[in-house]
Amino acid sequence: MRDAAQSAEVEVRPLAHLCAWVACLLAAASAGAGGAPSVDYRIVAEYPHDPAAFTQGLVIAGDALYESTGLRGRSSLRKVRLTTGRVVRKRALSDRLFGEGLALVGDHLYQLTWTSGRAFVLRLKDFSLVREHRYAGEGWGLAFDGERLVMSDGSATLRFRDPRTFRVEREVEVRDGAGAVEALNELEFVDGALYANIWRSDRVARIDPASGAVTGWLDLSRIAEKERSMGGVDVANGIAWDGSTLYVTGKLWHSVYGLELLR
Ligand SMILES: [Ca+2]
Repeated sequence: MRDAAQSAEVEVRPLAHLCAWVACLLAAASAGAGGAPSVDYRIVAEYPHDPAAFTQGLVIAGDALYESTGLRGRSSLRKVRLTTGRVVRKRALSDRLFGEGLALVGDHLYQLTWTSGRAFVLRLKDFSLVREHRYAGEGWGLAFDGERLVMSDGSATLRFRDPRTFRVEREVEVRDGAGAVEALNELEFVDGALYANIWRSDRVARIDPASGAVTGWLDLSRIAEKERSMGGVDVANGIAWDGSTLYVTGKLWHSVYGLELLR
């Protein structure tokens, strides 16, 4: 018996070792480059998107998307009919400005600029200018948690600002395990979690805004590959949440995709 038990143990050990190794590989694959697990989703809708729109900020309100687009000479704020992709209102930025992140605070839209340090506050209903704020550093993504704006600048640092004064009230560094997560771009709050596009990648980080810890990764590579197969597109960028569906797109992409988050 003793011999049989010993030989069984000898046989089981390499198998257990192999299982642990495979589990480790699977965990690494699901987490991408970092340690947090993958967030599963299902594509539930696809709508047309202007392939000339270099998407830098995306918000949804009612049946319309609001989009901030970049590139000098082509930057704008748009109201876009979700289902048709038709631009129903457009405010062009000066040729010197490069449009960036966009957030909705009550009935005001906040639109950032990349390197000009200017944030425009505009009425949702007609895009008329309410006021302007100035800030130091670059402007990338922007979102609103119901109390404060949160802003990215291409680094791993998020800054929380009072929407009335634009003053920085808090900063947090985004980390996945031990590593800082750089190149945070477009932002969106989803049920208290902050989702962030990572520039030049097909991944979206799900972040605990209190600690900066990444709690999950959304892999958009399937969608991005399809867009790239059509040519002329840039990276995944643009996230909007309507309370049940997550809408994602990219710079110069042909479609906006509706995702159902599975966990
Ligand atoms: Ca957004």
